[in-house]
Amino acid sequence: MLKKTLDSIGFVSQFDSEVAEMMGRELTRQQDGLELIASENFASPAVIAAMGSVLTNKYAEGLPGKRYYGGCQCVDELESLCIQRAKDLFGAEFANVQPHSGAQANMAVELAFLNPGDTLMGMSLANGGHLSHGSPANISGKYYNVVSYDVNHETGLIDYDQIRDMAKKNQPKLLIAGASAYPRAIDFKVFADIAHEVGAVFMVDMAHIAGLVAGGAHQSPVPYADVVTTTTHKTLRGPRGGLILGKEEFAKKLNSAVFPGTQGGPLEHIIAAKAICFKEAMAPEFKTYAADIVSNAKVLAEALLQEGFNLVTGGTDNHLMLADLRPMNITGAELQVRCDANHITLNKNAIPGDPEKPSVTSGVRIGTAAVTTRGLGAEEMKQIARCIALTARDFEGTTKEVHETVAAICEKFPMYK
Ligand code: DSN
Repeated sequence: MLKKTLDSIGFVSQFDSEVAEMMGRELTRQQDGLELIASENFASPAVIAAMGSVLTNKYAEGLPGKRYYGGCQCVDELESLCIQRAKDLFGAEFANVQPHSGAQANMAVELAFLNPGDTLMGMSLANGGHLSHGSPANISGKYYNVVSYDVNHETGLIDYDQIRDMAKKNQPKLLIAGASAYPRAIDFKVFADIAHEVGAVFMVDMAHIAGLVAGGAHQSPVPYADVVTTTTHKTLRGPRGGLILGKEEFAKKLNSAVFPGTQGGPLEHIIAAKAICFKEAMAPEFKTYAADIVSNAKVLAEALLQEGFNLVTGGTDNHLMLADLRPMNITGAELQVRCDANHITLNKNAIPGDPEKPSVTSGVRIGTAAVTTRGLGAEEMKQIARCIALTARDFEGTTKEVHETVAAICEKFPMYK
């Protein structure tokens, strides 16, 4: 139990009972439920402790050895260590560990390589891409000329030939690969070939799969891409934050795009937590963890198919799957609400070519990173598939059964030991 490992809630309660009470309820929600949101995970107590440390007190605009403030000796060492660990973990020539989030990392890369009005190509949000890959609602879609590619609506798969044709026709300056809701392996070599055929800078946003890449369970984009962005809190299981990796030749451009281009002072408490996360991800156990995330996802996908769900692309190669709920006559929004009531957390998600609005959707996205952190295995994946199926088919009639199953799993596999 986190309370025993690191009693931050107990500490806060001495000063602010209102906030402590809300923190406590969130802890209970996480402990007593099954977390299937594909972008979430449970950071280690050491990562959480670093985030709640005195490092938050320090301003350190600039880079190690080149700051705009005095007193940066300790954070200089810390940030240098973090940079070195990021480079070692992913085999990258360059790293900037300051982006506050994945979206900020992407904004910095776009600023580094594009002028307003230049063309960028990325996967559309509706087909599994990310807001910051050129959505009209995001700064990337407002400042740049965006050409979005979709997946094939029949198969749900990336169509590399179509992307090559679009790239040849539109001559983007920046080609982005990477997705938030794509259940299959992405071939970064093919993407790199396309980018280089048209003279585009090739960026990969590996936020969702960074832990799988670190653990050797997905092809690494680092040898193929000019620049790679990621968050550090999804499958990588670190603090909420961003990271940019790349070729040394782009170091100056990318560093300036982060600070002063798009950010002010770095969050050194988060950078400390990133350093811990990178160390954890270098340990041999992390390889096992990454492999387990994928094998759990495959078992869960197979069990959902047997329960009558339709999965986009028919299954998964990574940590997530996308269920098309139309054969079950329930929307993504409705299943999300019902699952919440049954202590199963997942999110509504558009499926390729979705006829429903983004606030409703015909699908849900389901991921296995967080439940794998708790130690769940194949048997529990089958139980989870059954619980989701019962929730979709006969919510009222099966609430007791589902609650009991979820509670038994949560008790057997505590979030923190
Ligand atoms: N919002 C994240 C996700 O849920 O996939 C992506 O940044």
